[in-house]
Amino acid sequence: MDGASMDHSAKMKKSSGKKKVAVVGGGLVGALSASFFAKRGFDVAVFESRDDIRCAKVVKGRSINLALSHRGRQALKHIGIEEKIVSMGIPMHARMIHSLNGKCSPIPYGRKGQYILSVGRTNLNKELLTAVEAYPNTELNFSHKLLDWSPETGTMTFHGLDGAEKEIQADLVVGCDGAFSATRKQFLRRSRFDYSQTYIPHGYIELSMPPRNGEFAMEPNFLHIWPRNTFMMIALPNLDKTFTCTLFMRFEEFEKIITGDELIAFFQKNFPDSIQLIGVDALKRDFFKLPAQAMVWVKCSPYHVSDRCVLMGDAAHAMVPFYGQGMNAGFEDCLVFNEIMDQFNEDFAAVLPEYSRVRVPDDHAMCELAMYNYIEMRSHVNSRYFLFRKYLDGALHFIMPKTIIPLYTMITFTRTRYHEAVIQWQWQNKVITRGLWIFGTMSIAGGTYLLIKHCPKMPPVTVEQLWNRVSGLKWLRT
Ligand code: FAD
Ligand code: EGO
Repeated sequence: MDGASMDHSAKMKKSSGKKKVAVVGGGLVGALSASFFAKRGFDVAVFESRDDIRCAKVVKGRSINLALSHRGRQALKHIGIEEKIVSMGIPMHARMIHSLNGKCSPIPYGRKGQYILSVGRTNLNKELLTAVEAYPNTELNFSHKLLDWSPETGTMTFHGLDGAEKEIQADLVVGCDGAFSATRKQFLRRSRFDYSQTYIPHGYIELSMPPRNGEFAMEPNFLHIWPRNTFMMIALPNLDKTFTCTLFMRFEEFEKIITGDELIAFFQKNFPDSIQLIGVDALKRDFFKLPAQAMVWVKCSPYHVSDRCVLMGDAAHAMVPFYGQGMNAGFEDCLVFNEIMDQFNEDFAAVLPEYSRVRVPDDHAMCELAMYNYIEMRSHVNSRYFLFRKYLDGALHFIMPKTIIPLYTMITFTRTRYHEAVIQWQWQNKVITRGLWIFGTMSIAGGTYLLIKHCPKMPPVTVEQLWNRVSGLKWLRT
């Protein structure tokens, strides 16, 4: 065979026998990214440490429901399941701010089409796994826990069903195994890999609010928020007409509440309107059922190792949940990776470094924004301040709709790159403060002008006369 035809046959082989992609973690991001790779025709295998959640009766784990927004939806749309997921979600068109005195104030998220969706984590995960299975070139492996993998050969070691260790090889390892990623361990052993992990002083617990007379106990189409500085509570609606309330509070405060009476006293003081909605007995039962869960923040860089491994979702960037963006950012990772695969013809050696280059600044920006929201909310956001800030944002946007877009809107309802949204926001803040200065100066000048213009009969006064008048004031001399 001559050189040219051999080259040709080698090429043929490469394009017909697609590369093998192993996705570690069958959570939200893992299942979605598996569909993305399957859609491109790769041989995809998913390895998940838990059992198939579609068979399990009770699924333990983090947050029961999540807020899905534009970025996440765009990614779901790409694999054709956006409509399906949207139909399983409950639109939240506005936040409902619960004041201490029981007053509720709605503030819309934006125009009519701008809403976030409350979706159940388990339902969403089940649908995503079913979507993966719909591709013929995929396989799902449950009860497979990744122990370690080799960056040189791409060989992964799993702890299998029968307790035995199992070795599996892949061309690309996609680490979607969450905040405590086992895939990431190999990154930590490498030079020039940045890594930080921080726990915040707050923990959270989830409480269920049952339906009332067969209906939602509160207005369903809202994200309910009880802003109380360091104590924060939110509630998202579920399809079964319950709400899941999440209480965020410092661990030391959780530790102070030991008895049922102490708990009721605490709620009476901070969230009085919620007691009868949740029910005294249910509140006491749910509160003490599980210990408060921790929240961790993970930042690292880069997100890849050579042409062999890449991190997505919480494995790459776990963030605190105070912006409702963790899952959305992870879903957008899949979209961005896919766009780069188009650009670089699926050449992993080029795609992986480019993904890190493009995505690290954006995910880092989002991690920081989530942390910023946490710090701002716990330090001075009570219900009055919350309302004030959101009305102000809305008013400024109304006056200058093109120039000033609230940060929450850019993050939640657009696909503006996260780091660009931060730059835009800082620029807007400059425009606003400058505008206030100009407005202030002009008000003083204009006011003086009007005063003079409309008091033409004001007698001319000399400096001397003025001084005499001032010195005539008795209280000034003492
Ligand atoms: P995970 O969901 O953690 O999935 C990781 C998967 O990997 C799991 O199935 C796990 O079993 C598996 N796994 C782990 N280790 C291994 C191993 N060694 N081998 C094999 N498999 C393994 N985000 C939003 O967008 N909106 C919200 O409103 C929102 N609210 C939140 C509220 C709370 C209280 C919290 C804690 C988070 C919230 N988030 C929210 C963030 C969101 O939950 C995460 O960003 C999202 O779950 C990340 O998905 P993931 O697939 O990367 O990780
Ligand atoms: C002043 C006023 C400064 C998550 C308001 C900052 C987050 C922050 C946890 C809400 C919405 C989806 C969420 C808003 C702010 C989810 C969210 C927000 C929480 C807590 C959350 C908003 C699940 C911050 N979005 N958000 O504007 O409605 O504003 F309250 Cl504790």
